[in-house]
Amino acid sequence: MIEKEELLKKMSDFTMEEPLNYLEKGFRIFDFPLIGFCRANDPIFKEMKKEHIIGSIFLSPEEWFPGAVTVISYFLPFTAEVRCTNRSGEITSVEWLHGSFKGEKFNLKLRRFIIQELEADGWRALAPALESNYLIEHKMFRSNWSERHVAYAEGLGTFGLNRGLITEKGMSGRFGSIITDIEYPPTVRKYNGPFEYCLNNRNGSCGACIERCPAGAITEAGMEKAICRSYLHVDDCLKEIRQKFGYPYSACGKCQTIFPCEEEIPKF
Ligand code: B12
Ligand code: SF4
Ligand code: SF4
Repeated sequence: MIEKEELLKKMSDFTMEEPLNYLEKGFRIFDFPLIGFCRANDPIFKEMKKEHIIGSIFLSPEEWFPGAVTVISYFLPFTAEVRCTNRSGEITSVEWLHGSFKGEKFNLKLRRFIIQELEADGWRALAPALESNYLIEHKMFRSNWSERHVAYAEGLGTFGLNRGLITEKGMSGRFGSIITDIEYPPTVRKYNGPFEYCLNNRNGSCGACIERCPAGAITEAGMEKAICRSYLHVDDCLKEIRQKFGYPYSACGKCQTIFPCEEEIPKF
């Protein structure tokens, strides 16, 4: 059986070696991943079906994969090069744009790599994001498999005012996950609620992401998804360059490249 330390080592080596994780300038998109585990039958996955959390569109691990035992979730933190280039100014950096689209290509390949490794060891595994019934309901801004909510269940982090998930390596990066029949002990959730790490939720002392959003999508009440989406798809500030690379719309991430939650859990 592949021990969890060995699995993390394989994922880390893949992250260092895979060419898709490199940009033309020679630097990497992602740093080493963080990993979390959760039992597939954890009651939290039924909670996700509640309308105020995700809704009935969400499929539980067992609905994706009858016989599922464990869900593995990971966070791929962006390297300093991707993060720092997006810190200043209003317009998204080209590095962040590549990190979003080329980065997700790498992320899909990492999911396939983990499945192959588990299958080679005699286990079954599946990534919802690679399945034909994986769905993003664009009008409702939700998916039948929300990577952030799954990562929350796996002890990887809690949500911010801007709705990004804050991990031990901050918010700036991307998530992925695998469902498998191998048994791993679950990661302890070190928090008591879905917004615990966000300073604004703690004592109203932050709100830095409100000021930072070029679209005005974030307020004390949270993030307005339609405004954010319109900024990415209609304002489409990087249209010329993103078309050159065949990317479908612009990226932004200004609310995720900001002190205090960009690269760590905010200190209280
Ligand atoms: C649809 C979508 C969007 C939509 C809507 C975003 C949203 N918040 O839902 C739009 C187009 C606006 C969008 C924008 C962006 N996205 Co997007 N998007 C997705 C997608 C495909 C699905 C998200 C989804 O299902 N949402 C479901 C709804 C229900 O989520 P929600 O409303 O935020 O959930 C709230 C409630 O559940 C509430 N809540 C109330 N009570 C309770 C109780 C409990 C117990 C819990 C857990 C929660 C809870 O808290 C949550 C947070 O507010 C995911 C990929 C995936 N399949 O997961 C990527 C994803 C969320 N996007 C991502 C990114 C990076 C971006 C952008 C930065 C774009 C870019 N690349 O530059 C922006 C960031 C916007 C922002 N500030 O969050 C990352 C998130 C990284 C992170 N650190 O969090 C994801 C996970 C992709 C990935 N594979 O990593 N995105
Ligand atoms: S910038 Fe501040 S208010 Fe916004 S998510 Fe991060 S900690 Fe929360
Ligand atoms: S991704 Fe950009 S437009 Fe969307 S909420 Fe964050 S800062 Fe605002």
